[in-house]
Amino acid sequence: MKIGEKDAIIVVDVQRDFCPGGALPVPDGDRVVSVINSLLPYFKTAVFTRDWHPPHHISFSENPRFKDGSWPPHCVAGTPGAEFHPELKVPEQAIIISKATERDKEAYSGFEGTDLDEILKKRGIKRLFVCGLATDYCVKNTALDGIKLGYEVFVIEDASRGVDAPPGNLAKAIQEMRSAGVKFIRSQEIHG
Ligand code: VGL
Ligand code: ZN
Repeated sequence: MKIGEKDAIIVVDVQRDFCPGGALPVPDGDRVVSVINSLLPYFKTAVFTRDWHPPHHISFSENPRFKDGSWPPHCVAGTPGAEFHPELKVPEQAIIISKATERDKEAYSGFEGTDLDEILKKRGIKRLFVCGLATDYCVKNTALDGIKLGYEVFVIEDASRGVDAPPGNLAKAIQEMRSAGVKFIRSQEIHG
Protein backbone atom coordinates (compact mmCIF):
# COMPACT_ATOMS: atom_id res chain seq x y z
CA MET A 1 0.00 0.00 0.00
CA LYS A 2 1.54 3.24 -1.18
CA ILE A 3 1.37 6.17 1.23
CA GLY A 4 0.60 9.64 -0.11
CA GLU A 5 -0.37 13.17 0.85
CA LYS A 6 -3.90 12.28 1.90
CA ASP A 7 -2.77 9.67 4.42
CA ALA A 8 -2.08 10.16 8.11
CA ILE A 9 -0.58 7.84 10.69
CA ILE A 10 -2.17 8.09 14.12
CA VAL A 11 0.09 6.75 16.84
CA VAL A 12 -2.07 6.15 19.90
CA ASP A 13 -0.75 6.50 23.46
CA VAL A 14 2.73 5.00 23.14
CA GLN A 15 3.59 6.29 26.60
CA ARG A 16 5.76 4.94 29.42
CA ASP A 17 2.82 4.01 31.63
CA PHE A 18 1.39 1.70 28.95
CA CYS A 19 4.70 -0.11 28.48
CA PRO A 20 6.22 -2.85 30.68
CA GLY A 21 7.33 -1.29 33.98
CA GLY A 22 4.64 1.41 33.76
CA ALA A 23 1.49 1.93 35.83
CA LEU A 24 -0.88 0.26 33.35
CA PRO A 25 1.35 -1.94 31.23
CA VAL A 26 0.08 -3.45 28.00
CA PRO A 27 1.79 -6.83 27.42
CA ASP A 28 4.67 -6.28 24.98
CA GLY A 29 3.55 -2.68 24.58
CA ASP A 30 7.11 -1.50 23.98
CA ARG A 31 7.44 -3.82 20.98
CA VAL A 32 5.40 -1.47 18.82
CA VAL A 33 8.06 1.25 19.03
CA SER A 34 10.55 -0.02 16.43
CA VAL A 35 7.74 -0.94 14.02
CA ILE A 36 6.21 2.53 14.32
CA ASN A 37 9.62 4.21 13.94
CA SER A 38 10.15 2.32 10.68
CA LEU A 39 6.80 3.58 9.28
CA LEU A 40 7.03 7.25 10.26
CA PRO A 41 9.24 8.36 7.32
CA TYR A 42 6.44 7.46 4.88
CA PHE A 43 3.94 9.91 6.38
CA LYS A 44 3.87 13.67 5.91
CA THR A 45 1.09 13.87 8.51
CA ALA A 46 1.85 12.07 11.77
CA VAL A 47 -0.41 12.40 14.79
CA PHE A 48 0.62 11.26 18.27
CA THR A 49 -2.14 11.03 20.83
CA ARG A 50 -1.40 10.89 24.51
CA ASP A 51 -3.52 10.02 27.52
CA TRP A 52 -3.12 13.18 29.60
CA HIS A 53 -5.08 12.93 32.81
CA PRO A 54 -5.46 15.29 35.76
CA PRO A 55 -4.23 13.80 39.09
CA HIS A 56 -7.70 12.67 40.23
CA HIS A 57 -9.16 11.49 36.97
CA ILE A 58 -12.51 9.70 37.10
CA SER A 59 -10.95 6.45 35.74
CA PHE A 60 -8.47 6.16 38.62
CA SER A 61 -9.27 3.58 41.29
CA GLU A 62 -7.48 2.38 44.43
CA ASN A 63 -8.72 -1.12 43.66
CA PRO A 64 -8.58 -1.07 39.88
CA ARG A 65 -10.33 -3.85 38.00
CA PHE A 66 -8.18 -3.19 34.92
CA LYS A 67 -11.38 -3.04 32.84
CA ASP A 68 -14.72 -1.25 32.63
CA GLY A 69 -13.16 2.15 33.13
CA SER A 70 -11.45 1.27 36.43
CA TRP A 71 -7.70 1.68 36.16
CA PRO A 72 -4.75 2.41 38.42
CA PRO A 73 -3.60 6.04 38.23
CA HIS A 74 -1.70 6.43 34.95
CA CYS A 75 -0.53 9.06 32.47
CA VAL A 76 -0.93 12.03 34.78
CA ALA A 77 -0.16 15.14 32.71
CA GLY A 78 3.44 16.26 33.03
CA THR A 79 4.70 13.20 34.93
CA PRO A 80 7.36 10.75 33.62
CA GLY A 81 4.70 8.04 33.12
CA ALA A 82 2.88 10.27 30.66
CA GLU A 83 5.95 10.79 28.47
CA PHE A 84 6.15 9.12 25.11
CA HIS A 85 8.29 5.98 25.09
CA PRO A 86 11.88 7.30 25.09
CA GLU A 87 12.77 5.49 21.87
CA LEU A 88 9.74 6.66 19.92
CA LYS A 89 10.97 8.99 17.16
CA VAL A 90 8.38 11.76 17.38
CA PRO A 91 9.10 14.06 14.40
CA GLU A 92 9.43 17.78 15.03
CA GLN A 93 6.39 18.56 12.86
CA ALA A 94 4.21 15.91 14.53
CA ILE A 95 0.72 16.81 15.69
CA ILE A 96 0.40 16.04 19.40
CA ILE A 97 -3.12 15.47 20.70
CA SER A 98 -3.70 15.34 24.47
CA LYS A 99 -6.92 13.61 25.51
CA ALA A 100 -8.98 12.75 28.60
CA THR A 101 -7.68 15.94 30.16
CA GLU A 102 -10.85 16.67 32.13
CA ARG A 103 -11.29 15.19 35.58
CA ASP A 104 -14.91 14.05 35.11
CA LYS A 105 -14.67 12.68 31.56
CA GLU A 106 -13.14 9.54 30.12
CA ALA A 107 -12.03 9.73 26.49
CA TYR A 108 -10.55 6.67 24.82
CA SER A 109 -10.69 8.14 21.32
CA GLY A 110 -8.20 10.68 20.05
CA PHE A 111 -11.14 12.50 18.43
CA GLU A 112 -13.13 12.88 21.64
CA GLY A 113 -12.98 16.42 22.98
CA THR A 114 -10.07 17.37 20.67
CA ASP A 115 -9.52 19.28 17.38
CA LEU A 116 -8.17 16.22 15.59
CA ASP A 117 -10.96 15.87 13.00
CA GLU A 118 -10.74 19.55 12.09
CA ILE A 119 -6.95 19.39 11.74
CA LEU A 120 -7.09 16.33 9.48
CA LYS A 121 -9.98 17.59 7.33
CA LYS A 122 -8.16 20.90 6.82
CA ARG A 123 -5.19 18.94 5.45
CA GLY A 124 -7.39 16.92 3.12
CA ILE A 125 -6.62 13.64 4.90
CA LYS A 126 -8.76 10.73 3.68
CA ARG A 127 -7.09 7.62 5.08
CA LEU A 128 -5.99 6.94 8.63
CA PHE A 129 -3.39 4.37 9.61
CA VAL A 130 -3.99 3.79 13.32
CA CYS A 131 -1.57 1.96 15.62
CA GLY A 132 -0.27 1.97 19.20
CA LEU A 133 -1.77 1.13 22.60
CA ALA A 134 -4.10 -0.34 23.50
CA THR A 135 -5.81 -2.12 20.60
CA ASP A 136 -8.96 -2.92 22.60
CA TYR A 137 -9.35 0.55 24.16
CA CYS A 138 -7.88 3.70 22.68
CA VAL A 139 -6.86 2.28 19.29
CA LYS A 140 -10.34 0.78 18.88
CA ASN A 141 -12.22 3.93 19.84
CA THR A 142 -10.01 6.13 17.67
CA ALA A 143 -10.48 3.79 14.68
CA LEU A 144 -14.28 3.60 15.16
CA ASP A 145 -14.57 7.39 15.43
CA GLY A 146 -12.45 7.67 12.28
CA ILE A 147 -15.03 5.58 10.41
CA LYS A 148 -17.91 7.63 11.82
CA LEU A 149 -16.18 10.82 10.71
CA GLY A 150 -15.88 9.55 7.14
CA TYR A 151 -12.28 8.36 6.88
CA GLU A 152 -11.05 5.11 5.45
CA VAL A 153 -9.40 3.46 8.45
CA PHE A 154 -6.65 0.87 8.67
CA VAL A 155 -5.28 -0.58 11.90
CA ILE A 156 -1.66 -1.70 11.64
CA GLU A 157 -1.78 -5.02 13.50
CA ASP A 158 1.87 -5.53 14.31
CA ALA A 159 2.26 -1.88 15.37
CA SER A 160 -0.47 -2.28 18.02
CA ARG A 161 -0.96 -4.31 21.20
CA GLY A 162 -4.00 -4.92 23.38
CA VAL A 163 -4.54 -5.26 27.13
CA ASP A 164 -7.12 -8.02 26.56
CA ALA A 165 -8.99 -7.18 29.77
CA PRO A 166 -11.36 -8.82 30.46
CA PRO A 167 -9.97 -11.87 28.57
CA GLY A 168 -11.49 -12.09 25.11
CA ASN A 169 -11.79 -8.31 24.94
CA LEU A 170 -9.12 -8.03 22.27
CA ALA A 171 -10.77 -10.52 19.90
CA LYS A 172 -14.12 -8.83 20.51
CA ALA A 173 -12.62 -5.43 19.77
CA ILE A 174 -11.10 -6.65 16.48
CA GLN A 175 -14.48 -8.11 15.49
CA GLU A 176 -16.22 -4.86 16.37
CA MET A 177 -13.77 -2.85 14.29
CA ARG A 178 -14.08 -5.20 11.30
CA SER A 179 -17.90 -4.98 11.39
CA ALA A 180 -17.66 -1.19 11.38
CA GLY A 181 -15.48 -1.29 8.25
CA VAL A 182 -12.01 -0.94 9.74
CA LYS A 183 -9.38 -2.82 7.72
CA PHE A 184 -6.37 -4.57 9.19
CA ILE A 185 -2.94 -4.51 7.61
CA ARG A 186 0.62 -5.38 8.55
CA SER A 187 3.54 -2.97 8.55
CA GLN A 188 5.30 -4.81 5.71
CA GLU A 189 2.41 -3.97 3.39
CA ILE A 190 3.06 -0.24 3.82
CA HIS A 191 5.63 1.61 1.72
CA GLY A 192 6.44 5.11 0.51
C1 VGL B 1 -6.14 3.48 27.71
C2 VGL B 1 -7.03 2.48 29.58
C3 VGL B 1 -7.08 3.70 30.22
C4 VGL B 1 -5.57 3.32 26.33
C5 VGL B 1 -6.19 4.71 28.34
O1 VGL B 1 -4.76 4.19 25.90
O2 VGL B 1 -5.93 2.36 25.64
N1 VGL B 1 -6.57 2.38 28.34
N2 VGL B 1 -6.65 4.80 29.60
ZN1 ZN C 1 -6.37 6.61 30.67
